[in-house]
This record gives sequence, C-alpha cells and structure tokens, in this order.
Amino acid sequence: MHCVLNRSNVLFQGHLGGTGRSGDMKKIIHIDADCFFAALEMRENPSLQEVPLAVGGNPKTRGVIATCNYMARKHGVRSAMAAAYAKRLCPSLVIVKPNFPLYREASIEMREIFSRYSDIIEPLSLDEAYLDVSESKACRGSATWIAEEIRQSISREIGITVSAGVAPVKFLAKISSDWNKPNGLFTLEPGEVKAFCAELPLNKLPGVGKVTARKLSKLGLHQGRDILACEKATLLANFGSFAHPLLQMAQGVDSRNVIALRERKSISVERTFASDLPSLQSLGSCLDELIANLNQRYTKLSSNYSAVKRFVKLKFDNFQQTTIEMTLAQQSDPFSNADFLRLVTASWYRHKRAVRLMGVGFRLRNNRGCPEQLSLYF
Ligand code: TTP
Ligand code: MG
Repeated sequence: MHCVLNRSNVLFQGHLGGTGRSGDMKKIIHIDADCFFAALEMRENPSLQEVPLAVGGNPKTRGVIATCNYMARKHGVRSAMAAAYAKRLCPSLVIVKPNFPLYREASIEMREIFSRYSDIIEPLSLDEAYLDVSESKACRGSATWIAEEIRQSISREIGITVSAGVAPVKFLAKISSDWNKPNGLFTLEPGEVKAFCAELPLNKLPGVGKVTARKLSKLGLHQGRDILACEKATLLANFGSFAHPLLQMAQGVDSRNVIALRERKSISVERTFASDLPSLQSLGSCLDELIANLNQRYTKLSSNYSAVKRFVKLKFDNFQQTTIEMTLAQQSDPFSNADFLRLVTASWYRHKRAVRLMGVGFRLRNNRGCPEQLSLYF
C-alpha cells in the first residue's frame, strides 16, 4: 500500500490564481484500476487472492494473458504474454477465462462514482479515465482529496483498488497514476511540474516505446532536461514530427482538454452502509435521505435533460446486485418515496439477504434531441 496524500494540495487552487495563468491551468485526475480483470476475479472468488492469478486463454491452445495479479507479476508474468510461456515462468499460475460482463459492470460503476465529482470524464478503456475537476466544488476544490475520495469509494463500493494521479495536464496525470501503483495516489502540483519533467526518465513519456527509447539513449538523452538542452535540429533530424511533442512534454506542456465522450444517460446516488442492512424495513428508513440527495443532484443538472424512468439498485452482502427500473408516469412526482419503496421491495425480494449498498436514480432523456455519441466500449 503506497498512498501518498499530499495535504498541501488543498492549495492547488491558490497556486493557480497566483500564477496569473489561472485560465489555462487545469486540475486533471487520471484513474487506473489495479490489475483490473484479475482484481474482479479475486473479488468474486476470494480463494484466488492468495495465488498467482492470470486472466486469459488456455496455454494449450495458444492462449494469451490479458492481465495478472501482482503476485504473478513477481514471477515475470505480463499482459499479452503467451499463456504457455507464463506457465513456464510461474508453474503455479492459475489462469481463469475472462468474464467480460463482470468487467463491464464494474466499469460502469466506476464511472458512476466519477460522475459524482465531474461531468467531464474521458474514458480511455474499461478501467481507465481522465476527469477534469477544475470546476468541482467538492472537497473544497482539492483535486487530491477528490481523487482520494474516489479511490475510497471504489474500494468500498466495488471491492477493488485503483491508483490515481493528479496534475495540471493530461500526460502528467497519467504518469502520476502509475507513480505509486498499485493502490496509490500521487499529486504533481503546478509549481513542481518543471522540476519533475526535468528529471523524468524519457521512457515514461507517452509515445516513447522501446525503439524510440533506445534511439534517445544512444544520443545521450535520458531525462527531460536532456531534451531541453539538445539542439532542436538534432531532435528534428532524429525524431521528425515527434520532436515537437518531445520538447513540449519535457517542459510539462500538454494543451489537450479532457473530452467527455458520452452524453449523460442517468443520474443516481448510492450509499454503501457502514454495516450491511439486514432487513427490508431498514432499507425503507434509509430511502428518504437518498431521495433528498438525488433531488439535489437532479436540480443541478442542466435543463437539457429530463428524467424518464426511476430505478433502484441493490448490492447484497455477497456482491450480487440487482437493478429494477420503472417508467415515470406523466405528472407524477419523480421523487415519490412510495414509488421508490415499491422498487426497493421488488428488488429485495429477488435475493432476500443483507444489503451492502442501495442506490436510487433516474434514466435521462436528452431534450436537445442530439443523437447520443457512441461510446468506445459499450
Ligand atoms: P491495464 O490497466 O493496462 O492493466 P491492469 O489494470 O490489468 O494492470 P495495472 O495495475 O498495471 O493497471 O489494462 C486494463 C485491463 O485491460 C486489464 O485488466 C486486462 C485488459 N488488457 C488486455 O486484455 N490486454 C492487454 O494487453 C492489456 C494491457 C490489458
Ligand atoms: Mg489498470
């Protein structure tokens, strides 16, 4: 567990104001789950937590490893490796087949947690996303504390760990999320960017693969500061169009915005209980507070959206979960406690056991009538 939480990051906002460049300074968080597929398999089957585990294909039929837990990584097992070779490196390796619906469900849940802090979320894959929290008022505007709250919520509600990086630009947020992986947090404050980039090993930069890294090394270029000291003509001659991004990154510059790819399809609030709620009655008594929170969030939503269905989600003590939704009758009160309670009751009767998490929400319609942008992954 390497969790570096830098309390001075509460000053992040102050720094921005002081630079005179507050307009172009952003607060960006990059989140990446730790050994995502393997972590979910370990959650589903705790006996897998104590063994080197990979998710992938059959070693006998030229299967490939999608990912593996950190115990397996100690033996040299890696993503994209032939499963047969991984077995040779680590004979006790347990390989399970991928279960994509399980991974997609967790991915959607992660995004729901992100959406509590920002609407500007750019998913990069099932387990990875950028968030722009520059305008977020949560955690008194501290991006570090938002990232830590997100990490804790994901751990509590989804049962896996994620690593987070906080920085003023995208590529540094991504590098930062890897800095203290697994289960870590690293913040790069605006005032630290220059020094950080000067020391940064160039193979950490996006776009620098094995071949480019070797080429850089042969030229005596190892860290960001070497790029800044190098003749521009040398960079151009050796790296062509990549010379410019190299120079930019060595200075910590990245002007890309976080681009939200998806329209909002739903809004919800959830609560994971400190201890599991044993009965249907106990759920009923928690409903008022959840509906009030939903009301608050719905009110803040842009008028472009309206609620078309209400839904309830329950997650039980064995991590099974169920969602029931119902179309909203016209003229009805969308926040009706009785209507939500009916859904809670129907959901609870599906499993009849203690409940770990309850959520309430609305499916939304986009009133502007824009066609929804297709997401990359769903
Ligand atoms: P990654 O985030 O690259 O890897 P990871 O989450 O397993 O491990 P880390 O702790 O280093 O972040 O990818 C996310 C998931 O995508 C991963 O769990 C499995 C899948 N994946 C593949 O199927 N094939 C691949 O080659 C890679 C890299 C990932
Ligand atoms: Mg990951």
